[in-house]
Amino acid sequence: MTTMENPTASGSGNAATDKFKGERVSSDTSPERVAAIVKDLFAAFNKIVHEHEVTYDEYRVLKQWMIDVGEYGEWPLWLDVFLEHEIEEVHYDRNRLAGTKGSIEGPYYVPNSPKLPSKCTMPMREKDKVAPALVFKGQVTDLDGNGLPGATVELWHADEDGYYSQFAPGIPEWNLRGTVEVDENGRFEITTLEPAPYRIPTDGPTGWFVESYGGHPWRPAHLHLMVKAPGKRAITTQLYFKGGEWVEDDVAAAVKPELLLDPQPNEDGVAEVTYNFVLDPEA
Ligand code: MBD
Ligand code: FE
Repeated sequence: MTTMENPTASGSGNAATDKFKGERVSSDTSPERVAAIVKDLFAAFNKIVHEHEVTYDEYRVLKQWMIDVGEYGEWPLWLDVFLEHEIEEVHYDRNRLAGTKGSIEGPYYVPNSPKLPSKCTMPMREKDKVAPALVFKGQVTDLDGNGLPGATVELWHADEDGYYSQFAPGIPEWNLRGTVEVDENGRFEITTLEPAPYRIPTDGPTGWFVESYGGHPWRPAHLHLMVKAPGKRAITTQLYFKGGEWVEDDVAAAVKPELLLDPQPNEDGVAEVTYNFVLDPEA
């Protein structure tokens, strides 16, 4: 059972599933395109079954595991950890984007976080301040480097224990989540906390899956961002920390060299870093 002291895989999984179900997504994919994708999907599946001579026991374990993933609400987690990175890369390439690189959204984004001024501190608890402060500043521009007033920088990240507000019990609703409204030059200066490496839940079917092949459940420390401006294409990305643990071996395969921060102490001794976001024009 999920309690204040004891967040669980099924608790965070089901919260992510409930949030996602609220969106009622759709796609205008043609039947011909579906047919082509399904054909290749089954061809790949059949090839794997034949090459590895997959047994009935293994097939039944797969069936049981898929049922478990659903019951723990972990499809958003499993899909975002293992498949989303490829979808994201294809999205950038097929749209011939030239702006800041994207990265996966993951299962823990929540829209409509509280608005914050261009120079701000993220909502946090006193206890979160065991983590060192991080001053994260920059400018949102178009492809020509013009500042974009009216842009917003949505930031969300885990607390020092690796939990996201709204996906673990006992955390204030908007802790470490905010929608920063940039200034008239597109600039922002956000004080937050240096995130810690993140371990995906190990007490549910995604964790069992990772264990089954001798993998590890870690993601490098990261900041999640969604950057939007009028008339521009929104980007969803993440920023990581140069030289950080798991940067070279992210379970979600979502690190890119363009997305590494290297904060340095400012005159107050606080870690500070500048990162500018470049947005492509709207499609
Ligand atoms: C995360 O924090 C995350 O960013 C992803 C991609 C998957 C699970 C948890
Ligand atoms: Fe994350």
